[in-house]
Amino acid sequence: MRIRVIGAPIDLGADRRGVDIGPRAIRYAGLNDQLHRLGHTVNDVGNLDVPLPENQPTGNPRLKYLEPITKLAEDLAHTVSDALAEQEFPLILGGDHSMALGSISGVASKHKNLGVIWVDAHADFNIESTTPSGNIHGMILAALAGLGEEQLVNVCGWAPKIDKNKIVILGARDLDEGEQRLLREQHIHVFTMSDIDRRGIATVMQQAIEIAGADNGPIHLSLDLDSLDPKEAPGVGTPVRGGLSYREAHFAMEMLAESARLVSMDVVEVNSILDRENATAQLAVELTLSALGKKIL
Ligand code: B3U
Ligand code: MN
Ligand code: MN
Repeated sequence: MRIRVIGAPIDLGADRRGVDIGPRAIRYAGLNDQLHRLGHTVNDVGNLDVPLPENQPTGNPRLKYLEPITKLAEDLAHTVSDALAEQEFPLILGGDHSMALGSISGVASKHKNLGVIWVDAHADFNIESTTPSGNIHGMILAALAGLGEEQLVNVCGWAPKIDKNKIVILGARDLDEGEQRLLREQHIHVFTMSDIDRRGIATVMQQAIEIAGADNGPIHLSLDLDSLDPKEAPGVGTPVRGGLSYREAHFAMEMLAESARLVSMDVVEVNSILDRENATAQLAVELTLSALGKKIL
């Protein structure tokens, strides 16, 4: 496969600083080399330009940095759709999860029946009225489903990007009250950590692939590293105990690779300032390799 690596070093969507170094840290952990060794061709186009929070007005405190976040989303959407048009698999490195507004908008512009598997401790399903923080990385999945602030929803001039029946959240364990209500009202498929405890990662992941990839549709994977247990992934902005184990995460990625339905992937929320000897970035590389075909034997 030909893989286009795209860096989106944005940290305007979250409170903690340090995810802007994520793309660099993931490359430093050997991403391109290892993808190459797996047999892929790598076209790394570098990082998109993202303004610093220091030079930007915060704007509406319930929608912090709305303007620059939507601007990056449009730039990234174009970069991603160009990659697909040239038969390259977009692998987008964050940055905080707000960048998925752009990556998924770009993929959805090329694949009309796209499903999304959102692997995350959080659901990122807040809207302006439910957000406890005003941080836009916590609103992105709702926006992609057509809910919330108009400027986010209508990024690139159309909406919704994803049919809400084709959204699957996996690994959730930290949801806000209004967010829970919205998820229930909208009948979003959420597999919590309790579901994984009860039924095992293999069964849950199988079902996630069936839902997101219904009618033989393509799947985008959005991997937030805080889905893993903080013991494995200490370098994330919002660590939440009780996450995916190392093996559960790898096995989920291996199942996705086996499904042969993956058309694009985000790797987000690696926070290098909070990381321990680049361990979280290394784990991000390992999981990416599993999702893109690395097998034990
Ligand atoms: N749900 C909270 C916290 C949060 C969301 N995503 C992350 N943290 N990483 C919020 O602010 O929306
Ligand atoms: Mn997230
Ligand atoms: Mn998260």
